[in-house]
Amino acid sequence: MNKLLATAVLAAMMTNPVLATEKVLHIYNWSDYIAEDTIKQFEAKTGIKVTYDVYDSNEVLEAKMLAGSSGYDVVVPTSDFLQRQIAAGVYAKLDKSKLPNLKNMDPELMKAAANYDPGNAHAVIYMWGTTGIGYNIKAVAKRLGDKAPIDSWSLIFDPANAAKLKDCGISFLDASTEMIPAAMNYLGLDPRSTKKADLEKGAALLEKIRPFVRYFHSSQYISDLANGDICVAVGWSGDVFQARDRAAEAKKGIEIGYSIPKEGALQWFDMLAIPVDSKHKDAAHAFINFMMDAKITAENTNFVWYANANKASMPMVEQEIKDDPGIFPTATVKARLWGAKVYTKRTDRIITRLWTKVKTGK
Ligand code: SPD
Repeated sequence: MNKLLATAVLAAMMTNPVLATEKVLHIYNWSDYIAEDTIKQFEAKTGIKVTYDVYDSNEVLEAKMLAGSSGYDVVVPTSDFLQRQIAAGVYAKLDKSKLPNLKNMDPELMKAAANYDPGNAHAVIYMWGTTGIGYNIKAVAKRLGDKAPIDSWSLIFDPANAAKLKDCGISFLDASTEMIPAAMNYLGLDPRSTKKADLEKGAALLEKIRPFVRYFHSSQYISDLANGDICVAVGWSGDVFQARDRAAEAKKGIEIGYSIPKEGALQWFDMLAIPVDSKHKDAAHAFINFMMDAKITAENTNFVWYANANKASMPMVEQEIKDDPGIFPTATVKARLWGAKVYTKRTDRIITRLWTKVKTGK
């Protein structure tokens, strides 16, 4: 710790006895999802020492949460996973008296998130986004021509197109609850359907495409798209924009685009929540409140390229980000987005089995 930071930490501890007793905080967040100095700023402001771990899959987080005693104080489940984890008693109710920055949040988006957590009792929105298609503009045009259907899931779900893109590399998210519904949507089925037959049809399409898919992974595609090691990725909006940014910085002529397919796409909310067995709940509230600070939120959105739900932050969000319909979709595009279905254990089992078959053929 440098001298300046140490002094700030000491000052914060001396002026706030509550913080002095809550000196540590264990955070578990998605990878590539926070600005470089956010944690440092929080530590300097509060005197709380943070340990920060990352994951790239809701299933991984869920396994830890359901097992209990994770040791984490703040985690970031996506809204649909949050709902069933709340039902399993995994999260503490928020003490809103410790979250004055809630006033910064957009009431409409918080209302949408309340569909998964009535009254926003257990969580607040960190960021939100869509699951769409990231692509290397030149590599795709070279193989499919200028009329490549980059605005459609047919870019990758039509086997003829996927076959032509195989050599430059297609990656799929390793996220069954997003990939199977996307395939169902492409087939004209309700992506929120839990009918076994519909889920099977979605999975069957993905199985047909699997020979053309280089890998299933939920974070590697950022650097691979940026470096030109793959040319198409089903990915999360901000991650694809991060790839675009890295590619532009590398100046190797790689240009990345992000498309929300015209057939529709998943819209999701990632939520800040406190595990019920957290040992540092005051510090956890202090962190969540800090993350809702307008300036901190704007810095995070400007760094990770994800939309936030913090109205007060918007004047500080870069114009380029605010104006990008891939990040903040237009009303017309929004009308085509669907919210994730919360699956029962039975549906979960069906999806898990189908997903194993999609990935391994068995
Ligand atoms: N790199 C950060 C990725 C965050 C993605 N959140 C997952 C949303 C799942 N629907």
